[in-house]
Amino acid sequence: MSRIVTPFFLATLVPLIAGHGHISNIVINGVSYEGWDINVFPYETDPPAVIAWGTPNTSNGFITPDQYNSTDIICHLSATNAKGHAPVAAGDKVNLQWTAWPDTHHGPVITYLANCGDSCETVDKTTLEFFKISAVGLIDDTDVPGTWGDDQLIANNNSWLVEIPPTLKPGYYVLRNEIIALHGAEEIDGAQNYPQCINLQVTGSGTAEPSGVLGTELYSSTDAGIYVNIYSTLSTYEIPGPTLFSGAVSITQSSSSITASGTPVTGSGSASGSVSATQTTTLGVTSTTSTAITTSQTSATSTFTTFQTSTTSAPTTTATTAISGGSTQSIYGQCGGSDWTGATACNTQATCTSYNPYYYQCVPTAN
Ligand SMILES: [Cu+2]
Repeated sequence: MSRIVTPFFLATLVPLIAGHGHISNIVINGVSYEGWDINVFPYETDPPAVIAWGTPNTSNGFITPDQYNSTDIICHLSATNAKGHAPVAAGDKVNLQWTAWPDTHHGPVITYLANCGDSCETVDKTTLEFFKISAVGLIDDTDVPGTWGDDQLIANNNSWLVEIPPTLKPGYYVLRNEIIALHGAEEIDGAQNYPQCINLQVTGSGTAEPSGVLGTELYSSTDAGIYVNIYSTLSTYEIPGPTLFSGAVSITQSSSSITASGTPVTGSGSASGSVSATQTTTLGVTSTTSTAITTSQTSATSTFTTFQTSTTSAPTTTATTAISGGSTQSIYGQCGGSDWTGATACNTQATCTSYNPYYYQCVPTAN
């Protein structure tokens, strides 16, 4: 069962749970949109409107195969709709800038879209039907465990470039970019899914309306591409999830230069004119995406310091309250905090850990 970690022990635990990754910013035609800042936004009562979906996950955590039927697999842990969206034309490319991705974490990089109907800011995520527009799995297995999609991502400045299918019907879409780390996947439920969602308004004159599948039906824990030993030679690797949309365009990875900082479109505003409105140059002439990385890492470091300070002062009384609870929370689920009314016990592999008085999370007991 769960136990509460003392602040002293937590300080030594932190390096184990930091790592992995998330999307820090999104670049579309040179315009960079801020992602969901896991180091800041989860602690704010009214985080700013960004095009990325929100999550209370502050540890760069992942979703495990035993959660494939839970809503957490859709757009990450307890994800909430992005408050804004970015305009993009069908046929344009979107660059998804991740934080530094560890080279031990081999696996596929998969990208989906799902039509939102009237608004991705208000759509019920459990109704989204995702179709695949890009998927790169095992590229070369000469040197086991091989070269994978996410190795290509690392080589591409930790970013992933995807083209919006030119034939796609205009409308509002959630883009779901996901890395599946397979370094522990030789054991059942050992894979790690890192789904990230952003909201787009696709313009153009296409007519294609691809059918998709619900997020909770994308994968199964026994899929050939999920429950797999990458440390043995693989003759083939079957990328999990539905088949690729026939209108998907395969492109060569490259990074995108940032020429402007974008402001998300909010409300039900249309895309027309909003791109030019966002061309408020902040990063100068042609700075590269590496600028954005340095910035985000700097802020992560400073937040990290603050973070340790605040956990040290977490009141013991609140921690005691968190133990009493009904059902069991899954790994990376919330398990306490001043306004929390859900489960306060973690499953056997996790420990309820206080990050601050407002948020406790089930953190894996061993990495
Ligand atoms: Cu990891």
